Amino acid sequence: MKLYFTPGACSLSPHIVLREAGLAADLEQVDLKTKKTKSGADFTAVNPKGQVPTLVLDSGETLTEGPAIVQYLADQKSQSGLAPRAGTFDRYRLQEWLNFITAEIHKPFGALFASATPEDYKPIARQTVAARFAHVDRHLAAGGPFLMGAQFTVADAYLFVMTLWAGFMKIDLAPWPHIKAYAERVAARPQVHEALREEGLAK
Ligand SMILES: N[C@@H](CCC(=O)N[C@@H](CS)C(=O)NCC(=O)O)C(=O)O
Repeated sequence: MKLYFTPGACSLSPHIVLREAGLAADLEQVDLKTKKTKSGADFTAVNPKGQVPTLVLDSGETLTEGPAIVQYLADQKSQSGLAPRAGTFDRYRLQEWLNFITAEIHKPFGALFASATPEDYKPIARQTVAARFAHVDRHLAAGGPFLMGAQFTVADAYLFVMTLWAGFMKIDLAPWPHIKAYAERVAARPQVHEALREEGLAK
């Protein structure tokens, strides 16, 4: 398998999942501005959407969209517990979280990162992120230590990246103490730390 990634981008989520699952994969870095891979190849020939994460399987099949990729990876090592078994109610609960993170948190962050976003829209995007973090904080306060309870899942890998992005955007997590503690808890996982180190985000 090969995972196309960009350091600190949403592709960090499947990168963490690969490590947590103990799956072997090559990593190929992508420059999202030039759409070139580190080896100089045209990334749009791999994924016409020009977006990371992109996973190319040994069969030659290409899978895109982070929530689909992380579930595929988790299912390759179902004993890892990174995703509840397909067909169970908990699997739909996991998908509920993945969809919430991708549509309600990732996308408003995307607007904050994009240079083309009008300045007067940015406070609105920040307010949206804050409202979504407040929801997650209430959820973690009522349970935890992870989104699905006791078990770390692929949804945690994704949410953790959102907490990192909060730091990139100077959004202080202090108003959401349960998210703050959660981010520290996830960062302390050895495989998460390794993924961060490999992407140049930790020593
Ligand atoms: N819907 C996609 C979105 C992925 C996405 O937003 N990737 C960003 C990096 S975090 C990207 O590749 N941006 C470059 C672009 O859209 O041209 C997914 O969930 O995987």
